[in-house]
Amino acid sequence: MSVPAAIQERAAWLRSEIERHNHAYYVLDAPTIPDVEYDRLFRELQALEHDYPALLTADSPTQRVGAAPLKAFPPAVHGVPMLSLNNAFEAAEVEAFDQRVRDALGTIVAVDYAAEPKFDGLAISLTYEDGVFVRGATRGDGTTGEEVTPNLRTLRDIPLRLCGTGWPVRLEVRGEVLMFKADFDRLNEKQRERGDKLFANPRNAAAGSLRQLDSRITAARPLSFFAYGVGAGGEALDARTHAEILDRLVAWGFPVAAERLVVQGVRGLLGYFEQIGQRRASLPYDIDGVVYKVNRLDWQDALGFVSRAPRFAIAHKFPAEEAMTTVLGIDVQVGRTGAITPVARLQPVFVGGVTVTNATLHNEDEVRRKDVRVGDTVIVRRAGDVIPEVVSVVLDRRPMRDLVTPLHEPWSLLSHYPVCPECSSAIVRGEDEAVARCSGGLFCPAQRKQALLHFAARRAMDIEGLGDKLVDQLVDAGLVHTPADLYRLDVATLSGLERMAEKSATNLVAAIEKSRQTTLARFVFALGIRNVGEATARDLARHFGDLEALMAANSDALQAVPDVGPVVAASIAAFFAEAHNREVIAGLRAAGISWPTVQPVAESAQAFIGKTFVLTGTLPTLKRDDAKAMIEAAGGKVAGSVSKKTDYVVAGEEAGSKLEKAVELGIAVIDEAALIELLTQGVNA
Ligand code: 5U1
Repeated sequence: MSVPAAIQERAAWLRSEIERHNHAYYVLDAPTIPDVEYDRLFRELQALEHDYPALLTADSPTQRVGAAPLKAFPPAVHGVPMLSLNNAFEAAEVEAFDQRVRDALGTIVAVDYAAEPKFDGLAISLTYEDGVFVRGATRGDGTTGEEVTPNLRTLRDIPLRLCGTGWPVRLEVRGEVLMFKADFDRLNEKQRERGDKLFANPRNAAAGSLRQLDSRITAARPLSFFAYGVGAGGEALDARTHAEILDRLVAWGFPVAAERLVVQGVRGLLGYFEQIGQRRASLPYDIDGVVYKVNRLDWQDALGFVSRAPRFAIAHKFPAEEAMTTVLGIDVQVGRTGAITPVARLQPVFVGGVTVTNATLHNEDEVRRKDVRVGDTVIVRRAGDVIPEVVSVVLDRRPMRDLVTPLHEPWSLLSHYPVCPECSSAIVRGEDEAVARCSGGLFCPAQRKQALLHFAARRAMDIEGLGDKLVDQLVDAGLVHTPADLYRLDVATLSGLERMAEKSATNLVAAIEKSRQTTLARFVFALGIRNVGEATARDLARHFGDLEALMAANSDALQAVPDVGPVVAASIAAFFAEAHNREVIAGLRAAGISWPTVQPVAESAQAFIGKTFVLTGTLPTLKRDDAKAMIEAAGGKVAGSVSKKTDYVVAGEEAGSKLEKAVELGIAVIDEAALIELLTQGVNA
């Protein structure tokens, strides 16, 4: 049915009018019409879309109510990786950061920094094409996140269509989803009334609400968003400073922290930290520190990155929260690599937004240094998502009888645990090592359980439903010895386990089945090789391309991978030298685990590592994004502006000021053909 022009116009007007009121209400906090009037406009649009379904568009405000549930979140590759930030806890670390920045830039004058609160929420990336919101994803591992577009569409302060003008064709907006403290209190009140589970803190509530397969649930949760930067498309903005980027985000309709400020030099940074610290409790949302970024974008480019964090920015964290409680006992936990960690069992105490019942004591030396004994009053600290720790004993509160005739002796590992409490294997401690380890390897059920949990983790083989209670049962019943055994489980066996209904068993078998198709990087990470985290696993997969090549690599070959040094190389080589590990891998391959072939990084192309390119003008055949992707795939970096750190400027037609600057600085200028030649032959510098 064709839609009469007058109806189309009315619908378009209603859409823009409703979004204008959404922006006024949710972003500016300044409603412009009464609620009844807003509801009237909304219902009129809904009615038109109902009568003329052809009118319905993804960016219509009526689509913010959530959509039909998904089966899973699809992966979403970020156009530009989402970085993490290095942390500073002390003023001296901030001073050192500023010094590093000035040394690298070769300036002695105070640097301008853009400072803003560090939201305690979930980092996300929003993609806009031609100004329309098309995709939203969580940070994930920084390269690939989970696509949660229908959920993000329900947040009324995320524009579905950008206001104003001047955005690039494709733009990634970076920011944080969070829950305001007052909204959190109201949500928990509702949960309590309904007898539903309470959320521990606003961050958990925001995370739980965003990661819902049914976006109608997300729509019913009071989530908010703040933008703090841009990813892909940022280079096309021609902005000079980070503050200008934030101004543009505001003009396009995004909420940006009102507390943002440009400050000068390290004194400005520390003053800002102090000021925000004083206002922290009265802010409507939780923050866990502040973020400082070098304001000039050409300086940001010149400073670049180290590992996966920018050199031009740092998070200055508030001190962790602390509370006092009593030690009820000291147990030990056996980790995935056999590490024995003493853990204090505590009288439950509320600290940093959660109830803490256990706190790590790190290792035996730490227990002795702090002289923690059962019955002691201790200070417990919790910072962000890290495991709570015992900071110190309040000796004044140690029972008098213990001071005179100690009821509780100083704690020692050997006297309490002469052998591993899980498998009775010997506990050994290397000469220069602080950590004692169970020598049982995968014979030890605790190590086996941890290894299985790691194998099944979301960022590894992603087997949903395989949690710790189930792994305990599977290992204790002797049903699973190695990860390969998981692939032999069937619904009948699983249904026989405690708290396992047939439906859950069927879902778990399906999740195991699904995990057979994975990626080499996930598989390598899932193996749980000591010192090989997610990023290293990805680098190894990219470098070697297939598992056989990785397994055959010696220490020198392994150290050719970026960020792999002698210690990591030794761990990898030792892992693959172990016959048991090779058997487990063979078992997993025989179970049908497979992955698409990865093109290894070619020898020649590796020479792009450490090289910075700037693209300018229109290239004859390559789109700018494609040229950028090719350079990055070969290990190079593409910067938005020319500085003396630029190695090559790739110039096309109508190249402007960047070309002039390159000539002025004597930087090599090449055309598209020369770039392609370099890509195929490598840089010989
Ligand atoms: N406020 C704010 N949070 N935050 C987190 N800004 C900010 N910037 C970030 C991150 C990870 O990263 C950029 C410096 C790349």
